[in-house]
Amino acid sequence: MKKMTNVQEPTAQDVAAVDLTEVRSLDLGGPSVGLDLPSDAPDGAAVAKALVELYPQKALEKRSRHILVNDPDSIAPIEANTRSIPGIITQRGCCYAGCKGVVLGPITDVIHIVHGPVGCSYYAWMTRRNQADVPAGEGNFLNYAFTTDMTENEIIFGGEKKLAQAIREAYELFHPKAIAVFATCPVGLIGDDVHAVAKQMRKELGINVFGFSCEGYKGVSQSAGHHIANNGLFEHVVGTEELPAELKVNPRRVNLLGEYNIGGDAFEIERILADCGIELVSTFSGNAQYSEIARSQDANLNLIMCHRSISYMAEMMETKYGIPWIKISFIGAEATAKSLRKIARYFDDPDLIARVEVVIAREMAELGPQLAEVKPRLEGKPVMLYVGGSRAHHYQQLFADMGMPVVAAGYEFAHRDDYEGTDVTGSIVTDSDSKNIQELKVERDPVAYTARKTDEELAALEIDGLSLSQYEGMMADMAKGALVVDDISHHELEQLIEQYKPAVVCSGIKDKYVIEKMGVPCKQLHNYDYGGPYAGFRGAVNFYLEIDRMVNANVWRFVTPPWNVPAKTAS
Ligand code: CFM
Repeated sequence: MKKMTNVQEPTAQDVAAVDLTEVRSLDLGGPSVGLDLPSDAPDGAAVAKALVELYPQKALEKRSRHILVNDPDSIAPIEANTRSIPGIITQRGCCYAGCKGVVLGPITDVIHIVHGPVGCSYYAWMTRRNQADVPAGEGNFLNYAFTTDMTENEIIFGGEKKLAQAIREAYELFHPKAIAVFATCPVGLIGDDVHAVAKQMRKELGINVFGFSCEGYKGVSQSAGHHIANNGLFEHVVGTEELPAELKVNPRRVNLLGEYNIGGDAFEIERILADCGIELVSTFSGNAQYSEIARSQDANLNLIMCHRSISYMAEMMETKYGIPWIKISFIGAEATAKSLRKIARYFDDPDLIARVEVVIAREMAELGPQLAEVKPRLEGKPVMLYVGGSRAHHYQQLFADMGMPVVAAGYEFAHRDDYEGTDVTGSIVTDSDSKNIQELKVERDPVAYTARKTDEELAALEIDGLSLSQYEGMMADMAKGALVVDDISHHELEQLIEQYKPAVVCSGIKDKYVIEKMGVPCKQLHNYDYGGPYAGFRGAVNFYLEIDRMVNANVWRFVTPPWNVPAKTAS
């Protein structure tokens, strides 16, 4: 739990003035409707066909199952979380990236040792802009890269001794609270047992040392690494410490799952929650410290931001400790307001409900003039998004604030439930790649489990439009006729830009400059192009200004896109 300074508490007078009946009647259920496509947008079905027509027959058939024209009233199944076709340039990353880089890496006071060749460690060293604000005197190892520097010698004779020595050395130098060990591809190939070494070192050093078998080749993308990370954190960290009594006074205690503080997003969310009087026990894992996660079982509600990377944790915590979860998103001013209202409705506390309204009114009044200034320059301009496993969805809401319709979107590595909603989870067929990843058997804890709400209270919340343990998915929020493309290839992205001529594409570094050479600005939504925060209310303003600057810059007029370059005649 962070010590917050400068908390702007609503005044008692403002809180008393809120009309609670009106707030309680607000509809918080259901998806938001995607903005209609521009009238001159090309026909989705024709575009979908054109995307794949250059492929050989087998690839064409495979890729076609990952592409569909959206109909929010009748969500069709899309193929996702299956192997990319060899030779197609995909944007995906590896299992180790998802485990070490994404879920565990942001925890500030844990030493993350990469057991593998030095390149793997270098790859994960500060390449993700997860920021942290660590209190003076407390451990912060984010700026370091720890590696066992595996060489041919260990590949032939085994690397367990070197790993034990690296853990010892890191401990002697820094005395961290805990050490996590990450296995890279060669470790799995030669069979080093990182878990046995971790166990041995736990005994020797008297601190928590735990390992992750997150070899890069496991699964089909970084998504496998998320799952492995969730399992490890759940088994070795969550529930190992008690929340001190003085922190249990406020019952409005939440965990924020799947928020990694890219570009400072978590700072803005922490500010808003504190102003509303909601205690944040732990974030998984942006700006988080080990002990916060270790005590997170004492929260009364789990908020899921990125469903893809952390849904496993929410499910396991619900089963073992009785903490319900709701899907929220703090990307977009309207989405942030709706999420705060959902939290308040869950706790069903009139004071909280009113405080949240005061904060929303204040923040909306602050950002209103900024939005009003940029909106006329942006409204109606089409957007495309291809990002990870949740942002392609979340950022649609931020664009909706500005009146910008999404013509096409997709994830790199999400599963069907992230597209179609958690209702389809039961019908997802597991294949050999997904079976590779362990499912923990979790049971209700006889001591630590407490039902946060009675069955009647939960049923009443459902009637009130607050869906628990449910995520609607991206497609329900997209317009009819918009194109959905999973695990997009480089070729398909180029085709889409030519067909839709979007005002901006949101993507990552792998294709940023290819897109910009086509005369279309590209906003990176993984690392935010050195900008941010974009979450919450103040973050939304940063994004409005940034998109206005990019979309309306004159420079794009001077770029001739490839489709306008006259074909060279053979000489
Ligand atoms: Fe979740 Fe993420 Fe994302 Fe993700 Fe990622 Fe990321 Fe992402 Mo890059 S955890 S799924 S594995 S929101 S690193 S902070 S931006 S691909 S859309």
